[in-house]
Amino acid sequence: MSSQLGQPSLVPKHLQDDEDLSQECRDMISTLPKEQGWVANHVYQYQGFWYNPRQIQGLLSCQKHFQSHDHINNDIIILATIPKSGTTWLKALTFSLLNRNTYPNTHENHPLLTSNPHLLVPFLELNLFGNYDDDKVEINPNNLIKSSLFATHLAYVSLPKSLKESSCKIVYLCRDPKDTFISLWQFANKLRPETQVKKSLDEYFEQFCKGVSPCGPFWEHVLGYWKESLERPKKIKFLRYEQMKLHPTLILKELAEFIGCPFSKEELDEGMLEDILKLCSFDNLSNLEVNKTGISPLLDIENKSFFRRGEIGDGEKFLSSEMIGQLNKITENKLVKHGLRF
Ligand code: PAP
Repeated sequence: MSSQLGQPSLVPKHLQDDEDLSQECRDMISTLPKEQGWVANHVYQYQGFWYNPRQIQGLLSCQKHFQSHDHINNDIIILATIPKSGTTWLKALTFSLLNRNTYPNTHENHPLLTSNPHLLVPFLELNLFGNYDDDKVEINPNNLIKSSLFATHLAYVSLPKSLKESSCKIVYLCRDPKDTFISLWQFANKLRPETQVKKSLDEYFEQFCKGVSPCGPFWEHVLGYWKESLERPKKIKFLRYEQMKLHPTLILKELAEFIGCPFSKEELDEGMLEDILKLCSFDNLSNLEVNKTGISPLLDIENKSFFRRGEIGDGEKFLSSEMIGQLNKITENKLVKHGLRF
C-alpha cells in the first residue's frame, strides 16, 4: 500500500477494524448501529456518538476501570475535544503550564522541543485503555496516578462516572464547525487507506451534517460539555479555539488559574507566559524536526499530520455558500438557544 507521494502509507492501528478486539467489545459492537467511517472502515454509535471499534474498546474499559480517588489523584486534568478542534495545541499549552517549574527554559531541554504533544499527553480511551482486554490484563490504577494530564475525544455522557463525580478538572476546547469539518476532511484524506472507497467532499459534508463524523455529532459533543460547564464552572472550563487565537494571553492566564497553577507576578515579569505561547505556537511547533519528520508511536500517525494551517476561517475557503449556510443553520438550531454561537 502506498500514499499519493509514493511513500508507504500509515494506517493507524487504532483507526483500523482490528482483529484483536476483546470479546466484550465484539459482542457490544455487534448490537450497535453501524456506518462507514471516515478513516476506519466502520464506525458504531454508542451512547449517541460515533466511534471506531478501538475507541469503543477503550471507552468500555475506561468506563469500567478508571477510578478517580480524590484523596490520591485529585489533581488529574482531562483535556476534552472533538477531533480537529485544537487538541494538539491545548495539549502543548497545558503540558507547558503544568511543568514550567521543571522546564522553565522553553528554548533548551524542553520536552516539547523533541516530542510531539500527543506523546506527552496520552488519550485515556486510546493510549491508556485502548488495548486493555478485560480477560487478559489487570489494570494497575497506579498507571493512572503517575501522570496527571490526559486527553479524551469521548463525549461527556461517556466519560467514566468516577471522573465526573471526582474533583478531576476538565478543559473542553471547541472550534467553529466549518473549520473543524475541513480540518477533519483534510486529515481523513491523508490517513484513509487506499482500499477504502473514496468519497467526495459533498458526501463527507452530508455525513458530518447528519452527525456521522469521528466522535460526532459535532453539535451534541460540544453541547454536552457546554451545559456541564454552565452547571459546574469549577469542574469544566469551556474554551474556544478562536478565542485562543485572538486573545492568547488572556486565555492562557485563565487556563493556568483554572488548573490550579496561576502565573505569579515574577513569572509574568520574566515573560514566562509569552515564552509558553511562543513555544506552543503553530509556527514554532510545526517547524520542529520532531513534528516535521517524526511519527507518533502512541497513535501511529505522522506528527506533521497534526499541523496544517492552524487558522480561523480556513473552512470557508473550501465550502460553497450553500454548505456554509447549512452548517450555520444547524448551529443556529442546535446551539444558539443554549447561548452558544460561532
Ligand atoms: P486531533 O484531534 O487529531 O489531535 P487537533 O490537534 O485537534 O487534531 O486539530 C488539528 C488542527 O489544529 C489543525 O487545524 P487545520 O487543519 O485547520 O490547520 C492544525 O493545524 C491545528 N493546530 C495544530 N497545532 C496548532 C497550534 N499550535 N496552534 C494553532 N492551531 C494548531
